Amino acid sequence: MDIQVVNAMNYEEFVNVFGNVVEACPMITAAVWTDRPFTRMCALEKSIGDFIDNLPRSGKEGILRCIPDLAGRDLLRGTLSLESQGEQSRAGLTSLTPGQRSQLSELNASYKNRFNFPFVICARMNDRDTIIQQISSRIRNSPEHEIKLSIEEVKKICHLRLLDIFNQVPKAIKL
Ligand code: 2AL
Repeated sequence: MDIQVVNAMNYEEFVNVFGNVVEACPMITAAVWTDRPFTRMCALEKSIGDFIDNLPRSGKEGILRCIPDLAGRDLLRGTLSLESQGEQSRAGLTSLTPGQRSQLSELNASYKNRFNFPFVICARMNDRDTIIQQISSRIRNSPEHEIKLSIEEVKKICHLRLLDIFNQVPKAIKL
C-alpha cells in the first residue's frame, strides 16, 4: 500500500482499510482521516497515537474495553476479528494446555475485577509464557500505571497492523 493511494482515499475507503488498526475502534480512524495528507506510514501512526493520548482517562479505558480477552470466549467461539485471531494464534494461545488455559482465564478475571478493563498486551511480541508472566506481574500495578502500559501495548498492536496493511501487495498486481 502506497501512501499516495492512502491519501487519495475518501473517508469510507480509509475506514474500510484502516478501521481496525485499533481493535473495534473505527471512530479513531475516521477522526484521523482529517489529518491527511500523510507523508508516510509513521505520520498516520502518529496521528492515531496523538488522538489516543489526547483522550481523557475514560476514553482510554473505553479503547481497552473494546479489546478481546487473550484466550477468551471469542477465541474459543471463533468470533475474534481476523487480526486478533492471527495475533492470538501466533502467540500460541490456540494451543494452551488445559492447565494454562484455566490459569490465564483466572488471571484475566482477577485483572478485570481489579481494573475494570481487560489485560492488554501485544500478543505478537510475546508468547504463552511471557503473557502469563506479564499479567501475573502487571496485576500489582496501580490503575494509572496500568492504563499507561496498556495504551502503549495498543499502540504496538496498531503499529504491527499498519505494517501488515502497508506491506500488502495491491490485489490487482498480486501473483
Ligand atoms: C490482544 C489481541 O487480541 N491481540 C493482541 O495483540 N492482544 N488482546 C489482548 N487482550 O491483549
